[in-house]
Amino acid sequence: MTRALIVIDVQNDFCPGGALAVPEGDQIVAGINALMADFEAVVLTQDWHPAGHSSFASSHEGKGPYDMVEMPYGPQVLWPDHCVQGTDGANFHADLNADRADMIVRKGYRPAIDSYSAFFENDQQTPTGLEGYLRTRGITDLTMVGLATDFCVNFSAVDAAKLGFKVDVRMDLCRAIDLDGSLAAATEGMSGAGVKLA
Ligand code: VGL
Ligand code: ZN
Repeated sequence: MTRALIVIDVQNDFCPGGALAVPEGDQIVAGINALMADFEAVVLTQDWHPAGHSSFASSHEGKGPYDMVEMPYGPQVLWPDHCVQGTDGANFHADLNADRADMIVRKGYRPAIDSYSAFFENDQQTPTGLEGYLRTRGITDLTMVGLATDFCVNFSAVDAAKLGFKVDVRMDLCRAIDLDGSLAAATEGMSGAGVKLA
């Protein structure tokens, strides 16, 4: 058994003061850094959108943040502009020990499609390449932490379980956006997919 820690989107825009701030998003950083020592591999994900991305409310006339739209791949929440490539908001939190990462997976860079999961974009089909990376390293067990519990952590954990990885989510090292009950739905969805919530 080889274990990897998957650190989801611990970026400035998801921390207090950022464009899509998750309450207490910065409070998990020290605990994540400490946990890195327990793993053979550490992978970071980085939300990485081009300006004008289709998940931004500002790209849809008459829509605002947190409105829903129908995309060719299904319903999509619209977000404030966030994690724009090359901006400070897209950088990892300054205290995150990014030097420890073996691999950084960027996602959400295709203008027409959002990507919550570290494994597949929101069409549920376009792979990020992370599955191949983990399998070719012989990694079987994943622990996930990061932001936000109910979006990118949730989608990543469920996809990983469906792909056959053994998955734990350390809920104490995640924080949620919690839009309209999304945290409760995510918790149920992860448990139902066989993800262990610790
Ligand atoms: C995320 C909304 C939009 C996340 C990313 O990291 O959970 N949420 N982009
Ligand atoms: Zn995003």
